Amino acid sequence: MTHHPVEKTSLTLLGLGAMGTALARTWLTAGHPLTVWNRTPARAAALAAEGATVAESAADAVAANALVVVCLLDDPSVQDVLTGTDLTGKDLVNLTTGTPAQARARAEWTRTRGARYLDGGIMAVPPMIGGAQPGGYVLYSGSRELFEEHEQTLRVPAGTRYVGEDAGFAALHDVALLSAMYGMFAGAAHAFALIRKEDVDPATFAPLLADWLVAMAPAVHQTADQLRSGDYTKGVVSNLAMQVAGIPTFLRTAEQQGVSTELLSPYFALMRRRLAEGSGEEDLTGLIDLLVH
Ligand code: FVH
Repeated sequence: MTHHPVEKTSLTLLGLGAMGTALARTWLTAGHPLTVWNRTPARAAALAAEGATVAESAADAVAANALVVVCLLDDPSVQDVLTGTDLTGKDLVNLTTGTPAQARARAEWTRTRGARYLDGGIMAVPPMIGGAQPGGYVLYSGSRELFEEHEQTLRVPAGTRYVGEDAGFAALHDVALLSAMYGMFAGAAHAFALIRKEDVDPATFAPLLADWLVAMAPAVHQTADQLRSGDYTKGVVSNLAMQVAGIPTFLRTAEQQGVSTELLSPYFALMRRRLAEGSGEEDLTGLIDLLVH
């Protein structure tokens, strides 16, 4: 029996920054014919040596393939690059980080130019692209047909998670997840600050911190359950009243260690506000309602 190699989809990639270059390498390695373009042409040289076709202009790069992926700095750079290209009949996948509103506007802009649109939010740093470091994936939203048609190709750099037809949803999930990450980094920064001037090795402390954050992470499932049911007292283990009673300990310790409370104080203020509303038996879930205008 003769085996015919499966033909790999050819595609175009606009933008060869740190992320674009990592993406490009995975498609080349997997045998996808790839046309690339970058504003600064020198960044394409290494990829050309690895088999990429380098287009003279963004318009030429778009013309080369039906599937066009963009990974640029921000939405204005996407506008700069795509202006003057002919998108008629193309499938545009935009992996540039932006707001949900920008993604929705870009989807409409693309539709009026006769193309299908898929927005992507990359939940990975460049070393996670191509599987060298595990855990990375890309959120997608927008045209379901486009996603399903090209999923095999899109799955080459990282896992895929399709989150809905609303083009803004990938960006919404992306920003929500990254916001949680910054909250975690803020907590970690405060923790390291507390031990900074003591005889505690940060390298010894780090595994304790990482394990603790991992142990606490599943609490988000209880939060989701409480938000769904509307009952913020459901399954409460450590209620708000008890936690607010502990706040002076955190503030005094920070003061004694010579550490600013500017990262923690806004959260403590919300906890106290919610308690003042008579929600002492609740979990911390009620704070979410204080944030939403
Ligand atoms: N790198 C990361 O860790 C994060 C991980 C999560 C997702 N982000 C987002 O990915 C987009 C691209 O990020 P990047 O890391 O590739 O960024 P840079 O290395 O800074 O490359 C930027 C590329 O954009 C081109 N560019 C910028 N402005 C323009 C413009 N006005 N016209 C044309 N191209 C433009 C730039 O070209 P050049 O400077 O080489 O000429 C690069 O190709 C981004 O949305 C992250 O948030 C990455």
